[in-house]
Amino acid sequence: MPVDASLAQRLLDGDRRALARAISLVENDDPAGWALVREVYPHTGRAAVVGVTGAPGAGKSTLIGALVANRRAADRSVAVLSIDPSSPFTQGALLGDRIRLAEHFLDPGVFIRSMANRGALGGLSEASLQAALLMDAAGRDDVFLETVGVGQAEVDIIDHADTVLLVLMPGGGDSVQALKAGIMEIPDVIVVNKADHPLTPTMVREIRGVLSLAPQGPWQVPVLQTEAVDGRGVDELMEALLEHRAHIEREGTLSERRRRNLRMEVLALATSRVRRELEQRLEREPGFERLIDDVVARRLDPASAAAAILDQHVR
Ligand SMILES: Nc1nc2c(ncn2[C@@H]2O[C@H](COP(=O)(O)OP(=O)(O)O)[C@@H](O)[C@H]2O)c(=O)[nH]1
Ligand SMILES: [Mg+2]
Repeated sequence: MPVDASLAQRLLDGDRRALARAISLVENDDPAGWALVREVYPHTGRAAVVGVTGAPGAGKSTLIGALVANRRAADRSVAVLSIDPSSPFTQGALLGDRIRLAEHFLDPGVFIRSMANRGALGGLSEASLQAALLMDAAGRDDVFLETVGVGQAEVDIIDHADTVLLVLMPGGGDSVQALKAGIMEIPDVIVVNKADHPLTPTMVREIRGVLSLAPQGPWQVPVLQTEAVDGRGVDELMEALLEHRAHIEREGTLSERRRRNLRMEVLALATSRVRRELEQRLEREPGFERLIDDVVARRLDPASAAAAILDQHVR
């Protein structure tokens, strides 16, 4: 598939319209999008990528809006990729993000893109990963990735971040439980947003309790408080994010972390493709239904049926 050479070049030159067009290509699963990513990939890896995660309503979008203002004041160019698969049936989340980030829409130094659900089999997560790479290639200094909580996706965009910020709100005990139970990986920075709420001190105590039980690494996870709506605590939060980045650069863990992340990405992409390929093949194969008939009739157990499929298609 030939790549539109001028599109790649305009993207690398930082042209916003080229970036928007390129992201639409990957979003629509257009082979030209994949080819474009392949071409510009050597130019990625320069952006500081912050993943912002947390339950819906915690204030991620609002907080990103405030962090973007901070970065613009420091004269950094920014891209925001907001991924919200939790609202596949409405455009509500999208619209909300747009309104919240509205003050930045006229600023050429800020590029904002929302992705909701995507019908194609490859799914939202693969497309969002490509989109993040395109933003990086377009020379954005800072990239913020917004994503909802615990990843169920095979390819998790948060694995693409150098720094992971978890946004909680007072009373949002589920996320603390998820941390405690080890369902959610310990992030690099934790912030309790909507901190004017009376339950904030309790929440902060609980989080510190959970952190004290986790294995201690060289980085001490800071627990901060913000009020995203009026920007309170946002500069301190940005400071913590920058400190984390400086820390991993100093310790040499940035490259280690990126290697680990890329390894996960490659593995996840390969896995999801094998799965898709296998599903497509089996759908067309009458032998598969006969195998299921055998399982239904109790002549064959499910694990043996699966082994038979693997023997035929994978090994
Ligand atoms: N009181 C208060 N409301 C907030 C704060 N931050 C965000 N909100 C509100 O909380 C709601 C959800 O915010 P949003 O940024 O969309 O959350 P997201 O789903 O995590 O992206 C919105 O109505 C925000 O205006 C805050 O610091 N204090
Ligand atoms: Mg949001």
